[in-house]
Amino acid sequence: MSSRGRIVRGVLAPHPPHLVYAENPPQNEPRAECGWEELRWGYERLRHRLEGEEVDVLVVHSPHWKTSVAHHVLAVPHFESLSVDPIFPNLFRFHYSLDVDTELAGAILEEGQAAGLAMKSMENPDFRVDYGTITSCHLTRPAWDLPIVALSSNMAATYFSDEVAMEQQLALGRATARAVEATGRRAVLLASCSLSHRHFTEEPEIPEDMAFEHIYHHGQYLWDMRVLEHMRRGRTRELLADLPDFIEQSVSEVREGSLTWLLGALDLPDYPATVHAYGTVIGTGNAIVEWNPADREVRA
Ligand code: 2X7
Ligand code: FE2
Repeated sequence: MSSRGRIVRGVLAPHPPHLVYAENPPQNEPRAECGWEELRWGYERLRHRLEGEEVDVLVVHSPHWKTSVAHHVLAVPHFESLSVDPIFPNLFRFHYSLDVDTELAGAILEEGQAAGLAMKSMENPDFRVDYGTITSCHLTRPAWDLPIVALSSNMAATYFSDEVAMEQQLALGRATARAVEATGRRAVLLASCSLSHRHFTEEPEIPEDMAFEHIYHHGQYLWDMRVLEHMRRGRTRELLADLPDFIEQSVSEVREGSLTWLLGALDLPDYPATVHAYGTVIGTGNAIVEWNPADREVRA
C-alpha cells in the first residue's frame, strides 16, 4: 500500500464532440470557424488549474461505452484508430492514439469484484474506444501525455431502477478510489457526461452558428441550475436524492452513471465544487465542474 496514491481532482467533464471540433486539433479531420466558447474556455480554466499538479493517469467513465452485462474496464496497453461520431460524422473524425494504465485497470477490476460487482476486463486489441472517453480526455489533456483507464456504463441495473443502478455506481466509485490508493497513482477522475439532455432535432447548416445554441425548455434549465447549486454548495446527499427525478424529467445523461461513480470515488464530497462553465450544445446542458479533495482536508 502506498501513501502517495490519491485522487488529485474529480471533474464533471462533458463530451460533446462539438467542443473538439471547435478547437481544431490536428487529430480531427473537420475544420471549424469557432463555437461554444464558454464551454471551451471552461475547459481551458480547468487545464490551468491542473498545470502545477503531478498527475499519473486519467480515469474516465463514459456514457457512450454502454455495456449490458458487467462494468467493463479497458485492459489493452495501447489503442489507435479513427473514431467517428455516429450522429455527427461531419464534426468528429478523430485519429486517436492512447495508452492504458493496465495495472490500475486490473486493480479497479479486483476491487470492484471484491465489492461484489460484476466486472470484466476488455482485452480485444481491435476494440474501438468510444467518443465520450476520447473527447473528455482530449479536452482535459490535449497533449495525450498520460495513460488513461476507461470504465464502461453498465446499464444492467437501470432496467430494474435508477436507484439500484446508482448504488452500484457509487460502489464502483469507492472501488476505484481504493485501487488508486493501493497502486500509488495520482489520478484525475473524469465523469464524461452532460446534464439535461433535451436537444434540437435539426442541425443548422453551419454547425457552429451560435444563433441556434440555447436551452430549448426552461424546465431543463431550472433542473441544471438546481443540480449545479447542490454541487457549488457541497450538498452531495441532496444531489443524489434529486438525481432520479432529474434523470426522468430532463432525460439527463447522468442516468448512465458517470456522475454517481465520481461522487462515490470522492466519498460524497461535502465541500464546494468549482463550476468552470455552463453552456448548451445542441440544446443539452453541459457544465465543467471541479472537485478538489484537498478542500475536505482544509475544512476538517
Ligand atoms: O454525446 C453528446 C452529448 N452528450 C451532448 C451533446 C451533443 C452531442 O453528443
Ligand atoms: Fe453524450
